[in-house]
Amino acid sequence: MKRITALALLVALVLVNKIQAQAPPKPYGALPTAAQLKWHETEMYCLIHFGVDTYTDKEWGFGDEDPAIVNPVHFDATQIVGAVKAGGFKGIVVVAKHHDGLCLWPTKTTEHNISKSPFKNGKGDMVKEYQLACNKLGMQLGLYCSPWDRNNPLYGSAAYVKIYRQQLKELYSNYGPLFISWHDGANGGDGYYGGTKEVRKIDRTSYYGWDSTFMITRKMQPTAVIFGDIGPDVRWVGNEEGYAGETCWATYTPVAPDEGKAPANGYSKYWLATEGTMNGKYWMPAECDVPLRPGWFYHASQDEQAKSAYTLLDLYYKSVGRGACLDVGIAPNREGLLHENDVKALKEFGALLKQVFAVNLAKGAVFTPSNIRAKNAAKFGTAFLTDNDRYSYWATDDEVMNPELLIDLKKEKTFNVIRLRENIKLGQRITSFAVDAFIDQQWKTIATATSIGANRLIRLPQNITASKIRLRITGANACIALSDIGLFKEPAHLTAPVIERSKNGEVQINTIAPVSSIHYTIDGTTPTMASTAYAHPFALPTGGIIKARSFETNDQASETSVKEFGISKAGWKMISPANNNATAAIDENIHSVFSTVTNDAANDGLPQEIAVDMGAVQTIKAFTFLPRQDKKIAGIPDRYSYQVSNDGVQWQQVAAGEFANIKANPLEQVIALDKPVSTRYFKIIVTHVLEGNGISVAELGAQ
Ligand code: FUL
Repeated sequence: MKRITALALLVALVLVNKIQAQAPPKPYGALPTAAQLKWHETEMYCLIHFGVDTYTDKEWGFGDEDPAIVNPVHFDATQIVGAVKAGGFKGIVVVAKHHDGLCLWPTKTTEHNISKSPFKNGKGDMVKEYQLACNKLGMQLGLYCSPWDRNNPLYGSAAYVKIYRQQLKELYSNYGPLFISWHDGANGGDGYYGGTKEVRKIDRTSYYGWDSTFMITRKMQPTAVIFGDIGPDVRWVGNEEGYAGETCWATYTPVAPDEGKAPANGYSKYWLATEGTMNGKYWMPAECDVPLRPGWFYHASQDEQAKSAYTLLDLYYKSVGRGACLDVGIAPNREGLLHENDVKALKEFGALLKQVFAVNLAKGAVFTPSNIRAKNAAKFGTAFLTDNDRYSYWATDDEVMNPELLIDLKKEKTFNVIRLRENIKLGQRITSFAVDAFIDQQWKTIATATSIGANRLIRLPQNITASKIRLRITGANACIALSDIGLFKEPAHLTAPVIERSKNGEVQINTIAPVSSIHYTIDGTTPTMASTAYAHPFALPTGGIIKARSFETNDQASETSVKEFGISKAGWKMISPANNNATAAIDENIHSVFSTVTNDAANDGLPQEIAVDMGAVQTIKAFTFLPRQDKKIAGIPDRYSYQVSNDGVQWQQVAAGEFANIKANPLEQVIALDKPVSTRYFKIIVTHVLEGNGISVAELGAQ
């Protein structure tokens, strides 16, 4: 009797074991919601900035702009959304209200809206037109309504928060369904605020009552993810350069800058978001935002600076290829259209992306895994790795965390891009892996990396030709659930030249790898093989625009590199402050930093100035200011004035203002003068910096 019971127990145990093994792996850690899964699949979308700044040539409006300046006579949402679609993007996020407070839809919450502009005789609704264009073109729509409002007289009080929520409600009820609700954390403090023109400080952790605000989003737009510095659904990656960390976890535990405090939108150690947190508390993947041109808003001076297809492709590898999404900023011009250069860049990028990922060379390969969950290939086998389904997957038994997978391509194939994906419905499980290729009769490791998540792309430094590949999972927190393997061949292309100018004013044009020839122009036209061939460095004393391309043959050319230079700094001297590293500000080296920031907390040194003697009288149209490029923010000015002088004694102010968004996007600032001035000396006077007690700068310049 006893023996029979024991036997029955054993059989039952074996059965239970078997059934358990037949069951899918238990999810690991924080998991994505349905809206987050859809967002991951979206991969790429565009963020559209248009408004008063388009007409004032600024990045942040003060809030006192007259809506009458907004007059996009040829506004065509279909042209804009069509260009985005051609770029391979799946949606748009419209900035319905930026920090200046002008609402691009006819809101009932404030007079400061599009109906006060000449656009369609005050009857226009730009957000509606974008929505209709998206519907027509099969694109998704998201909205950005800036919480910081430099126009609203009530900003800073509880009454404003009600208005903000009302604005969201209007947007949510009239323009959905939305795929994302975008909430930035920027707050510069001062603004027009109904004419008071003062600094209004808010407590970022409590003022907006984000939890209650987001309940509105959840209720009215349940399919939308919520974006912010700390999510809650999608986190800001921590830079506006469009890249995530080489290791990038979809999970994240945000922390406040000050110990013991709760993090909030605009109040977090945002730089940690670039990598995220392994085993983080929340599924909160990164969005990598980056403008197509240097600025988020349209500036005619940046018409030549749209990122090229290959630059965008590089960012794609560094964002989408690291499990994040890519959000590229586009800026319609004053007419309400996307500039032809931007349209071209997007189109070329879309075509390039299609070309790179057209053929998965791993399809049809024979896969030999070291383990299949419950030996059940029908359910957890490797056939799912190339079926283009992100959620069907190869899984291993619970205790098998370091499996290997042999991939027999059957014949030699050449590739330079590897793609892996996890079935993220089961969480982010893998922590490291290696890929080997069988070359010259032995296994050679061709890539090692860490996080995978929704998507991992590895762009190899050189082509690999092999018929056998091996994947080794070298680290995992749980048995694996891999949904995709791809091998692709990015077409060969010539590297575009790098254009630089030395302190003595000579321009050099070089390529990393040798090319047959480099040709350049200085008249704004695109170089051909008939253009001047670059042979040696040349002088460019008064500056100008240089375009250069490398060539192999007439038909085989690189993309065009473009660089605009101001007046040569060959004869320049910094006259104040006198400091031994003073030349760093005028040495044409963007990596060297001049700084007066000290550790002496008592020394509150502002305002401070930097004065330059250009050695001769020059006619200046604009000054340029490049903030430090070393990721530090100490000493970066955000309030300035410029003065000029012909004797270094008598000075006259020619410009004053704010460097908007310089913290998140530390670009070269162009300070255009009302009218050109002839001067030998100039100085910048800094009245406010982002942090620290002095000023810092990478390069000062004049055009
Ligand atoms: C930031 C803003 O301050 C910038 O102006 C821009 O809108 C960018 C996308 O988000 O927080």
